[in-house]
Amino acid sequence: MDYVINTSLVQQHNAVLRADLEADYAALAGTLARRGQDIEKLTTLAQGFQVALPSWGVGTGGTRFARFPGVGEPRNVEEKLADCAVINQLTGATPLVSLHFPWDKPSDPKALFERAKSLGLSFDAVNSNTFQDQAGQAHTYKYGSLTAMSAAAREQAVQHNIECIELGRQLGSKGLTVWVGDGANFPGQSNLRGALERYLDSMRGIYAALPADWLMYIEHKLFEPAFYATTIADWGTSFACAQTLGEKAKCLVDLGHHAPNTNIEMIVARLAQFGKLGGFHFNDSKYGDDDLDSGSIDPFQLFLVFNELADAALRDGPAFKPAYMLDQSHNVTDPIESLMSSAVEVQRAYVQAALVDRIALAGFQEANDVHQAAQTLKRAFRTDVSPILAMARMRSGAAVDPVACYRTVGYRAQKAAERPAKAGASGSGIV
Ligand code: AOS
Ligand code: ZN
Ligand code: ZN
Ligand code: ZN
Repeated sequence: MDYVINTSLVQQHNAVLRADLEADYAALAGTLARRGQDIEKLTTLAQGFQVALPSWGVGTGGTRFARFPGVGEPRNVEEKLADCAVINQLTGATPLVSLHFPWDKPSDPKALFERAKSLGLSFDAVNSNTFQDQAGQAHTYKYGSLTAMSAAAREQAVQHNIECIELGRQLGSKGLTVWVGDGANFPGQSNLRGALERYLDSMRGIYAALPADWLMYIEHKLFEPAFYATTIADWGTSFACAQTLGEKAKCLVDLGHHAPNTNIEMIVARLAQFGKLGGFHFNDSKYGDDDLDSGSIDPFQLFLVFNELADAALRDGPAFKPAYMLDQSHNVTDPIESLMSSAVEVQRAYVQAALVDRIALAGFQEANDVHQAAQTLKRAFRTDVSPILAMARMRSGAAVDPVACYRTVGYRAQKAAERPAKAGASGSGIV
């Protein structure tokens, strides 16, 4: 395997922090043992955790107002993979990459597959893009893609999705994520029911092209770029479409795609109950689709989402396997640092959720002991599982402190020299 960072540098970094980590780990092991919990089981659980990286996340995303390019940004999909490999090497938690077409369209899919493999990476769901026009395309998406009034524009959007499936198949992906910005900016602009009928009709065409072992993830989003009525605005619409399309269609929950204060964990519980929870785009937000680092604004919400996932896993067993992906945009931080921190925060929520004493919780719920039920969740959430996460990383050959290690090895400075800035790098824009 090709390690992007010299492995002996990672080992040196770990050697310096090892004694302190072992002391912290032993202390936490004692605390957990008194609660009847085995730290070793939790560490193994943490080692098995995986969240996919968004290829578009390793470049500077920006907002719809401006984009401030960083130094050493990846200029093509191969360079994006190298950055993703760094994140995986240092966190041990991100061996999957989610590609976005046509931004990441490979000239030679087989070669890209091999390159990823040599870096220890494979491909998660591929994403189609019918929310912006590409140079030279025959029909504009200005007035919609899968829902457009123009049959030719709809057909072009369907064909693009089918092409994404074909590319993904060659890359070993097993899913297609469909997010469309279609909708209306003004009342009266479109017939609300008619738009969804056209959407379903287009999606049927895409669904028919899905290989047997693939899933289609329908991503809803409250608004933006359609500010009056987005066609797939909420989980209810997403759920109805997934039900209508069939078994292979599932719902994808991007945490930032809801109104502030929406109870997202309840949406997760509902979708899981009815077998339609396909996966996640993790990020955090204060107001809208802010695409901030996971756990940076509301880590308790992230924990509560994982608490529902732990409950669903217990009820449904190994069949319950939602896809975990990050979807963020970084305008003021180094994307590699943000993605590493986010992977760790999502993993933290996963381990904290495993700490919840579910038997005690069920007992408190049955007895209507509201205070103690709430405290049972809080106790798990308040537990600092950092030593478990760091130990999991050390045992997997990753870095005890990924960001510190990344800064020490000087990866970004090296890339700044190797990758001169390119104007209008792909993967920027709406996220
Ligand atoms: C858009 O808001 C969605 O989050 C999509 O997942 C989108 O395809 C992705 O963020 C890349 O722009
Ligand atoms: Zn998303
Ligand atoms: Zn987003
Ligand atoms: Zn989004």
